[in-house]
Amino acid sequence: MGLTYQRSAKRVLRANFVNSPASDYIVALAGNPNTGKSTVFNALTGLKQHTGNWPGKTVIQAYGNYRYKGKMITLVDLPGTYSLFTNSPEEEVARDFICFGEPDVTIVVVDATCLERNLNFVLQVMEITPKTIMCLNLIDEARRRNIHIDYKKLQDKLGVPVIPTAARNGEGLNQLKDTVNRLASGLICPNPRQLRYEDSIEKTIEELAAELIPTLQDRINKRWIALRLIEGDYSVIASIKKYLGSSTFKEEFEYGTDTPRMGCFK
Ligand SMILES: Nc1nc2c(ncn2[C@@H]2O[C@H](COP(=O)(O)OP(=O)(O)OP(=O)(O)O)[C@@H](O)[C@H]2O)c(=O)[nH]1
Ligand SMILES: [Mg+2]
Repeated sequence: MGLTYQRSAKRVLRANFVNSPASDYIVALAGNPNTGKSTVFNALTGLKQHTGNWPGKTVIQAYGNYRYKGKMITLVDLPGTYSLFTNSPEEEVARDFICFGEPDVTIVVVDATCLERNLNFVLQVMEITPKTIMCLNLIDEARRRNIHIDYKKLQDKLGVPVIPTAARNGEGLNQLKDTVNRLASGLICPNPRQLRYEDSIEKTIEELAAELIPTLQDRINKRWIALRLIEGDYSVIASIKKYLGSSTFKEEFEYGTDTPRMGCFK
């Protein structure tokens, strides 16, 4: 990952999402509703917060800063969503921030008492970015209900760090901050488990992703964009134009077909 790439990613992020020029790292907090994202956010940032609306949306935006080992970290509290498939303005904000904002780290806050439902969202984030940490929150509540989670095994299976926390009483938050710092600074490099689709889909993903290289270069996860196009989620094209420039796609792109026509990318 070259310097130019990093600079352009930060420029897009700051121009469109958060105005925090002094920060060394930008970290997203994502997850299903009611998993404790805002509790983690408040515990880490204290009173140093900014709130308002996301540009062009009536969805609340909140970001704040904290310092760790000499670094200024900007934490962005994303709206709670069950998926990243843009069925609502909240999902679009969360998806666009994680994908096009390219934060240095994305923390997915998960409710340890209903892990199965939450894991679906974790896998979706891991498909977009390897720089993912799973914050296994409400671990106190899980303990109370006699739910035991082998988080080390979970970490091995997922290929991303899993940090157990009880954000309401501060448990695990130092380890979370330390893991954020090590991931953002490149000391740890997660290797998320990739979902494999059936052969015909994998072949189409490969072909589309190859066509996306001239457009997206070393930016943005091309496999993930290809998957969205195969699903017919053409809102990603609007987002690519919005965040990466309006000339990115040729005008004759055929909206509404089952599979995007080859040759539609510059
Ligand atoms: N027992 C326990 N309760 C927690 C913990 N973290 C958060 N909560 C509680 O869970 C509820 C939801 O917390 P929030 O921080 O508002 O959750 P959120 O993910 O920001 O919710 P949305 O923004 O609506 O998606 C609140 O009542 C918190 O006090 C925790 O670690 N343990
Ligand atoms: Mg919240």
